[in-house]
Amino acid sequence: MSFLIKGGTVVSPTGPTPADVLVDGEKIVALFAPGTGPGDLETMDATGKYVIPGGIDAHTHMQMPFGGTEASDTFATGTRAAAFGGTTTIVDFAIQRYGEVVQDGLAAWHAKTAGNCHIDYGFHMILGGVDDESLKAMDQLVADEGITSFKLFMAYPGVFYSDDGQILRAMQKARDNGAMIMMHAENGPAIDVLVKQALERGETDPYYHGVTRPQELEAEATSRAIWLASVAADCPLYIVHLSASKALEQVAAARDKGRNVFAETCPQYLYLTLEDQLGAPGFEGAKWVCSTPLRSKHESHRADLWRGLRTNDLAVVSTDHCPFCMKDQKEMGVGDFSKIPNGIGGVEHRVDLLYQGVVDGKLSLGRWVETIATTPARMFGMYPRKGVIAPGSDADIVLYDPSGRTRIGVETHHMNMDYSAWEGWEIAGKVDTVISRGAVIVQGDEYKGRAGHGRYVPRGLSEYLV
Ligand code: DUC
Ligand code: ZN
Ligand code: ZN
Repeated sequence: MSFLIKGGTVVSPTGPTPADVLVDGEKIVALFAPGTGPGDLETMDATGKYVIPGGIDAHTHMQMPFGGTEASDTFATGTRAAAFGGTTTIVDFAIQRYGEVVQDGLAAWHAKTAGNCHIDYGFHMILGGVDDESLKAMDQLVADEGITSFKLFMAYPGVFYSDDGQILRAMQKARDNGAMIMMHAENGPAIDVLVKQALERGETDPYYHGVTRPQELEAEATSRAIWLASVAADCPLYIVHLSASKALEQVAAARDKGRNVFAETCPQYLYLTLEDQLGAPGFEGAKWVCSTPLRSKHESHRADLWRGLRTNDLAVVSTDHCPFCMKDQKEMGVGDFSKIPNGIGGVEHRVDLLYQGVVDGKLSLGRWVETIATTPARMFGMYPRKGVIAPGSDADIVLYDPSGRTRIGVETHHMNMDYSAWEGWEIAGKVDTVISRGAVIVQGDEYKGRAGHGRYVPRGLSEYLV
């Protein structure tokens, strides 16, 4: 089916331009100056709307087994919620646990997703055990499976943790095969000491989750990862969920030297704080227990992160969507914050929350689109198939209403969570229509998509490598 999206303003990283967009089947086939396209086609009226590439959330954990439970969104519920929020592609993390064959972990993630996803999806691979076998598997995943990025953890000793020697070996392998190393940069062994000491002092509330993960331990790990990547002949390195000013300083310094170092942040770090959310009365703060943690409002983290997004020291905004319900899940940590499953759900709200940054004068329209769609596509080898409105690209398109408003809350969201981390927030802008590979999947508040529409996206190498 062909149709013309007429009367809207197409937004690309270079800014807004009035244009009509012709979709044929699953692809965008042409852009026209307003009113100059073919007249005999079905049209979709985009008057007053921004026409943007579908959002790409490059960091999600659907139904991830973690912290003694499993993330509460399945691939079906989570990708449907993502669609409601204007995201048309996710890149989730398949997991190899210590002692497991990497390809078996990947097969398990293909089994979880098959027939269940409402939008397109790719995978990064978490390496829980770096050894000769898993290093060999990295080559095979890059060459044959469309998986070109591998996440390592400097945190969570005994779970996903890799020591510096393992990290260096994986980085050397990535330097050889062109893959990206994604790093959870927090000094896990040092954090474990602080956690033990806090619990011994009777500091058991969720607030202490933040206190025991100080920014210095994020900055130190970020710096160490950058130096290790340097030893590995400038292996491409992407710091995930960067939350702290001092960690950002490390990334900025490396980038100033032209290093292959990139970073993402997440909406929770741009808006929420240690005191106001994690420090909420009683056990309430458990809703915001995630790692890296929310940072203090008395320091300059949030302002620094917004600046980092403007200067490209932060290239991408992802969600680290890892939802857990309060009931039976977060509650596991009543009386001991270290037992609260780590994670916040937000896959539905990223596009809107970042648009609020445009309204607040913190980001340009072009930078909004770049950080939520175009750069994730280029960073993770999906461009120009995804992340851009251009002839030949997949027709993943969002009509965004800048005069609409979005109210966020558990009553209206579509994620499988019994609370919202953003309860009661009312923000500017609203997703109006969502198109995934030419199919309208959201129109207003109505859902028109289906499980199984989403396809696996094998990815190429990052475009940013120097
Ligand atoms: N951090 C979280 O908060 N959840 C999932 C994994 C992670 O690194
Ligand atoms: Zn992480
Ligand atoms: Zn994560």
